Amino acid sequence: MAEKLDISARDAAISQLDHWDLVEGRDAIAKTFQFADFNAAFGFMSRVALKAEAMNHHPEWFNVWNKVDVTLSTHDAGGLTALDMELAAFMDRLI
Ligand code: H2B
Repeated sequence: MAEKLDISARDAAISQLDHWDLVEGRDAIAKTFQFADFNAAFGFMSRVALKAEAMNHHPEWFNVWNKVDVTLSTHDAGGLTALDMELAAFMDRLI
C-alpha cells in the first residue's frame, strides 16, 4: 500500500506540480481545470479516467460544462501519497 507522505515530502512534491493547492482541513490537494467547452473538459476526464483505472487510483471530481474541480487524496492511506502526485502530474501534462 502507498505510504502517506510526510510534510516535507508532500510540500516538495506539490512544488513540482502546476498550481495545485492543499485542501483546508484535509490531507488532499485540489485544482480547478478550465477548458474551452464541455467537449474538451470531458475529453480530459476520459483520458484521466483511463489512467486512474490503470493506476487503481481515482480522483474525486466535479464537472460543470467546461470546468472540472479535482481533489486528490489516497483514501486507503488517509492522506496524500506518491500516487496522488503521479496522477496530478499526469493531469498537468494533458493541458
Ligand atoms: N483511489 C483513491 N484516490 N484512493 C484510494 O485509496 C483508492 C482509490 N483505493 N481507488 C482503491 C481504488 C480502492 O478503493 C480499491 C478497493 O482498490
